[in-house]
Amino acid sequence: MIEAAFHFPNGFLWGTATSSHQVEGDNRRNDWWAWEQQPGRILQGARSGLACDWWGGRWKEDLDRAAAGGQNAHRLSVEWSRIEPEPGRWDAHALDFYREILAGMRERGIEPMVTLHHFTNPLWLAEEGGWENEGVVSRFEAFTRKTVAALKDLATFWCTINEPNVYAYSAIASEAFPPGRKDLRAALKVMRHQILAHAASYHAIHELQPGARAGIVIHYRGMTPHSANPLDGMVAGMQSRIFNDLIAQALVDGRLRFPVGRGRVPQAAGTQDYIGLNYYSCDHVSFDPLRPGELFARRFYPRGADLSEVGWNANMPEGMARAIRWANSFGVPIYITENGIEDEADHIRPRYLVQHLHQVWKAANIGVPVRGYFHWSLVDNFEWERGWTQRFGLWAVDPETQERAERPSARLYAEICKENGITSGMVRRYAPEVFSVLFPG
Ligand code: IFM
Repeated sequence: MIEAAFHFPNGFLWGTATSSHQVEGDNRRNDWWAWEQQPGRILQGARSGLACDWWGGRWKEDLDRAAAGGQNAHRLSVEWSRIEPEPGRWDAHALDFYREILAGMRERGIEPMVTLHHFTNPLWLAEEGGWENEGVVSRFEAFTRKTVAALKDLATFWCTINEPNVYAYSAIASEAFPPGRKDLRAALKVMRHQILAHAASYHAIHELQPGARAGIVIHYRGMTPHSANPLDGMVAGMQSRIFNDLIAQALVDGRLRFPVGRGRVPQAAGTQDYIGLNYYSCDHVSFDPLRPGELFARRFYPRGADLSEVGWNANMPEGMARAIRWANSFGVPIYITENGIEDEADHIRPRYLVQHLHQVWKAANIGVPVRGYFHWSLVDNFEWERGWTQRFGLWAVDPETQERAERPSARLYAEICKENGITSGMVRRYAPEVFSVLFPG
């Protein structure tokens, strides 16, 4: 019988990731809360409501679960609308709340990674025009300064903006997120503002905390032309350049490479101490003349893909290797800041987890500087426009009763974190269907 193990480098960070609006509950002063009240915006008319009730204190029991499961890191976000409920008015109680959570993490041996913007905006900011108004840059810098000054003795890792590419696409180009715009030009303008806001935030963080590690978090999706038709190749390349590359490259050399037009943002050059990589799946891309608003591209999963229960995600672990190669081209350490799958029954998650981690291990094993992995997510939480229809948690949550239930993947992940690696025994017990893939004998 094969007995083998893939061990990760010493000091590897093992964690889970969450975001404020998705777990805290009762976030009444942001644009998502208002959006949820509008009919037709969220699947099944769902609302975040109490979410996972972290604001009510349940973060303690959930972080106990994380710590007991061997996790030594956690990525969370702070809620701008709580910290600055009105322009220029800072809420000391909210900052104290985050201080308490971060201190609670440290007591549990959990290294915090703090995201400053994870999709939600204070209502007042949305009313000012949100990310389409260049004023967001100085607003975000001021928010960064206040937050970092208040929390810097408790946190070293900062993510300025989570998935700016997803935000620009979903909020401004596809009507899925508030403000529900569908205007590609405006989305590109928003990307420029995100780059400027990241740069201002990055410099402010380092001014306040010279030893900080600050970066941005990009959702990377490998884009494969569906056929040898040159038009498929052209649109796949265009999608990848805008969705994957545009922001991350600007943070290296301060250059904007829009599909039409170029620009310079010199203050953004060299503003990544690390890159945060969110990887879920890859897309096939074909040319579609009926989709001018999506630059003539149709994105889909290839036939026969190993799909999640609702087909939102496909298990494509080779895409993780591709994502890491992409991230490594920026020449800075890499953290996998999100990776996971929606799977209420936990049928596919165990194999998704070990197969993706195997790819992370392969990269680390040949010296690629991958320094940590944060599974999305610790607990089921409010999944944006998909409401409660998608369950990403290692732990199931019933939002009505707030009861938690451990999924087998939580036990598997705990074994991995404690071992600092994946063993043949784990794969045999939790994901036997992929044993011969990981341990070809
Ligand atoms: O829940 C989201 C998260 O907020 C951002 N990245 C993708 C996750 C799953 O959809």
